[in-house]
Amino acid sequence: MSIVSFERRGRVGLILVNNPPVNAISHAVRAGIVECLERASSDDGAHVLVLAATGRTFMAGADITEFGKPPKAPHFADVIAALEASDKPMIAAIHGSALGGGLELALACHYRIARADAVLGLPEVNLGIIPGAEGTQRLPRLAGLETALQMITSGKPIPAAKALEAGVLDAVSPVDADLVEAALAYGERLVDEKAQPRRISEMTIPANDAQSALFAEWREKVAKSARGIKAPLRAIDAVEAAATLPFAEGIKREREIFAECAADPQSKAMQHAFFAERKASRLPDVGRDIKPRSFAHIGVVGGGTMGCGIALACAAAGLTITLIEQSDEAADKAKGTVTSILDASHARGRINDAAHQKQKDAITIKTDMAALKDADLIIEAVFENMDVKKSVFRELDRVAKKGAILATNTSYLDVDEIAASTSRPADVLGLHFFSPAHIMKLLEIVRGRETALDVLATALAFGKAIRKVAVVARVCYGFIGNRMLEGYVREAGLLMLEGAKPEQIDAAIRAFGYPMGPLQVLDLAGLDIGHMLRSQFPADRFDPHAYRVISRLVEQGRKGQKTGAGIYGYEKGNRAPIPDPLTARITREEAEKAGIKQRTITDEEIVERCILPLINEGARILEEGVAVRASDIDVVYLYGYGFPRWRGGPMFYANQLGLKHVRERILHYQAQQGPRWWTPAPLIEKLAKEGKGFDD
Ligand code: 3H9
Repeated sequence: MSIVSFERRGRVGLILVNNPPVNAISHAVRAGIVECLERASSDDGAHVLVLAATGRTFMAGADITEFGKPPKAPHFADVIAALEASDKPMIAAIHGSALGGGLELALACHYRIARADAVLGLPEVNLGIIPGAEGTQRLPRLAGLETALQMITSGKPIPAAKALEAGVLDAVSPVDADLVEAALAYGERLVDEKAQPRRISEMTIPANDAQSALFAEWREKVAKSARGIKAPLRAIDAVEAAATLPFAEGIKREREIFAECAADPQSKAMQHAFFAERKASRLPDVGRDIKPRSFAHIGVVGGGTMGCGIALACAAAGLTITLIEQSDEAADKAKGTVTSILDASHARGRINDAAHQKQKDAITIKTDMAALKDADLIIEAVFENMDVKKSVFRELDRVAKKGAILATNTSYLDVDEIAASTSRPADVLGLHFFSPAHIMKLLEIVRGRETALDVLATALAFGKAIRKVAVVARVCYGFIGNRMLEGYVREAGLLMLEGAKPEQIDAAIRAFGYPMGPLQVLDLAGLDIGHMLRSQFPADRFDPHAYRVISRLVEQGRKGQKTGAGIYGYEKGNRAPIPDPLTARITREEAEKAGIKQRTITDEEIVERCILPLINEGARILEEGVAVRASDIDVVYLYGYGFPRWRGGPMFYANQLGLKHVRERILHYQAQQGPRWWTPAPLIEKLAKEGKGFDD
């Protein structure tokens, strides 16, 4: 089948795009549409035209792999002009998702019909750009400024029903009906009604005194939510052009802003993130021929915050869950946790009545491990202690059916050692969720020495089913994410001792783009967690000074937000950190004891001291094969640790800085701090010498 085809059906002409997997609008698609339009216009029997696509979705946007390459005619603007100029009414027929350039082509058509389960959106801001095929000019004309601003600045697609209500769609067809047939029938109706082309570019947005206030309000709102990403604010400029300029000038303005955004390093970083996320689920030795095992019935051992979060994530994906707690009391508590989270999300309208009930019913809580005898995949989420974990696995080995997969949610411990406590190490692996597990997107899959390939394939399929972004790591202390985190947290602790105030450290890291600074995160997670964990490892693996202040705070019962005080103080019921004189005093005392002279520290040093260790450890992780590729490390940091998406992840950021520069800065801090933590990884030495980056 050709990429774009034309045929006549009754009195309607059908232009069909067929460019799997997502009908991305490549050069061939653009050329094909223009050519088919010419054929359609000269077909006297076709009075109305339908533009539809085959496969799983309508067009999902411009072909992102063509970005940055020399543009080839016909350009997007040519296709759009040709569609809109058609003197035969054009109908776009949408199933799956009409995204970005896909929706923009649909807006160039004169009428739009969609299947009830379709979504429509302009997600360009997620790639650091704005819609560049006239979407910022047509959408507000059709749907009004508010809807357009909401869709374009958030990048979030809207469902068909909402699009119909907003006037973006003219008709919706039932989910079980054939969309193309529905669109052809709609076309026949338009022929009967002698309908004329309805061009959005000819519509006007009524002038309104409140408009400038509306844009000011959106700018203020988006400046907060965009967290350093420029595109959403630039998108407002483009929508404002739609409201204030004639169409022809508006599209010129859109094109200028699009070009500025596309040339910005932010958009390169965000496109990297898009492809990195998709690449992460591919393993060189797990091909499509390796079939995943079943994972319909999930067992979860442990009903704490983590276990309940995992159960909820599974319930949301339609799986059946048996959760095990140790006592009736603990089981009641777990039930309370699960119920209150589901009730809250129901009350907020995130799930409807049916889903609320279904998800509640999906989770059964038991106190006897024997209840896991039919489970396909069992995830242990008990206390982070090797002996405790091993005893759970010995028990699981006894009760689990043959072929069941046994997973540990450990965040640091040796998965091979845990696997060795069972008689079936090939069925064991790590599934490291991030708290709260029903919300955080990242899933680290930890591949043990003996983990079978179909067990890995199952873990990847499971990750996709529960809508996580999964990254595979090999076994080592802390895997990818937490192993790298150690240097980041260590430096934050040392910077405090050396004279940087906690609020300065956190503010510098927020200015770099993280939503929270390292010390705020420690207070949120609980200072006692790391403290307890470090006590399980030989002391000489950690810096002797970095955790002095934290240890003293923990000893005084200041464990973070949960105890009302940690590094910062907190007012009751308020999570805003307040600089605390006690922490300042303890810090001074500990600095003195450690013989560290306090000094003024710049924000630039704070950022380098915290971020360079991430890169350096990332390089070691890559070199050791703990991560398959540099972009997997970026995915871990983007989805699990709040690294700013517009910087692409630590390894992409390092490439942008240049590894030669990275090496020089590490050596600069080596001179200041000594070689223990500040020696460039051999891979950085090598690549810097060769003038290469991590992705080479
Ligand atoms: C744009 O339109 C700019 C215009 O305003 C103006 C231009 C002048 N291009 O996500 P999946 C690949 S910007 C190229 O796993 P799903 C993807 O890499 C664009 N390739 O499937 C993957 O490849 P592989 C605005 C693309 O079912 C495969 O397709 N549009 C594109 O989970 C399957 O993808 C967007 O930002 C693309 N546009 O989700 C939409 N899209 O198999 C981006 C996907 O080799 N796309 N691929 O790994 C999506 O959000 C999701 O892909 C979608 C399907 C929801 C459509």
